[in-house]
Amino acid sequence: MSAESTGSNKVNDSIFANSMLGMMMIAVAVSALVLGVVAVVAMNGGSSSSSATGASGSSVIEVSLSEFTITFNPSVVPAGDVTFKVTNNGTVDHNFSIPSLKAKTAMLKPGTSEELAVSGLVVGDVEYLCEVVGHSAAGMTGKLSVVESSSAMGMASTGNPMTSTVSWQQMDKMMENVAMKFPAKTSGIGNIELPYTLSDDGYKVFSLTAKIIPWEVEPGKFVDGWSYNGVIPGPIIRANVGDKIRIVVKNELPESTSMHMHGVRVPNAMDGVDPYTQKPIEPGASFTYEWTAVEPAVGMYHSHHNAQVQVPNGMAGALLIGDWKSMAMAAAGGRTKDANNVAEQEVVMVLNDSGTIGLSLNGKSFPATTPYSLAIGETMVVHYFNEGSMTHPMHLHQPSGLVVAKDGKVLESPFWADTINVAPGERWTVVYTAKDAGVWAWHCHILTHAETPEGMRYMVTALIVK
Ligand SMILES: [Cu+2]
Repeated sequence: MSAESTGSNKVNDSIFANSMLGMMMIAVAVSALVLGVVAVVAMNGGSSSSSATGASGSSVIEVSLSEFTITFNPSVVPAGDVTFKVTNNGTVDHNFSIPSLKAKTAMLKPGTSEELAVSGLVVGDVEYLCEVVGHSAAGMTGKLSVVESSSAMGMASTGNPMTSTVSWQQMDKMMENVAMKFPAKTSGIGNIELPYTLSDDGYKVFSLTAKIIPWEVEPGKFVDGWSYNGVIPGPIIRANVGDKIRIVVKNELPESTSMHMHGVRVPNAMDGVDPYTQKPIEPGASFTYEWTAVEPAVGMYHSHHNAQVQVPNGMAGALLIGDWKSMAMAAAGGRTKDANNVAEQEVVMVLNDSGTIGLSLNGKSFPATTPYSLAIGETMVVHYFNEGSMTHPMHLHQPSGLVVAKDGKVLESPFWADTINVAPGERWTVVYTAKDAGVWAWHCHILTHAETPEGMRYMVTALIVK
């Protein structure tokens, strides 16, 4: 692994600490203020006679079941008595179960609903899932945040479902708490560059093992990650045009798999589409993919077997062929006003939105995402890879990016964009040159992919320009 590639994925901690210091100090002051306000409101709250709850005294939460996700509106649940209005908006049977409360709905046919009333929910995290075999592993599970009810504060008249259960002070505090945890430490980091060995017959030999591991998507939230080599995204595979490449894939999953080289020119027999181009790689077996790289690629390797489960659950990684720092800068042609016309960093950003991993950047959800840093005049070449099931408009607050390549092909006319739509399967290569100092947010602009009433979450990170 080269030092340069690790540098591209991790920001210098001390630089980040320095630039965040001022914000943190303000945050401490603000939090003291907010705590004071909450205390005052709480004291006055006792005299309020208004109530935001329904006639029954029970809060109502809408629960939507689909393949393979469970969503809540609102997403924060107040302590006390709660009625879950559960609707199956999917195309197959699902149910909704809270094991710790021994509460669950019947198995719901598509299009049907059921109300599930629970009493005495206490503050904390409550696990929920769909009990159909395989559905929780595919993403239909998670933890529901139960927060202190402030229904006596008289906030019900705004029409916002959140304010009926959580005061604005509580909301601000939750948002601040999350923001101040960034970048939160979690175990496991993807996109490590994969070392290779040289075979006697002149191949660069890479080894990948598919296996299920506990993966920490956000602090304390472990899911069943379907990984290559125990990391999500899988390790970066790098090679040059002309290289003879051999990738040995060992299957330690409980089911078969195969691996497709998406966007990479390979012979048909190496395309990884079982049962057409090969037999499935059965549990315990291995398969060797080998070819000679004939052209540059911003490719991705990913499962092509039960892929709607295996890929979003984590089985995907970047496969880069060629010197993309140089190619991207040549395509930019000096238009980004880089100080030395050399890209200092190359960043792989894998987008996901479903499966066990869910909405994430490089397998992590904010505040566990990795921040990036640049000095003014420096450049990073960013490859967006969408391994998810929906389009994500990726937006960097500053600077504007010069889009130089689509799916590994250099554009004849690069164009400027501060927001770039990345559809499933697409790769976009963007040159960002830092112009102004500060901590710049960097996120998907489908706002439910970036924020919740509890604060920023999911597909959010930051670029720190010093
Ligand atoms: Cu998105």
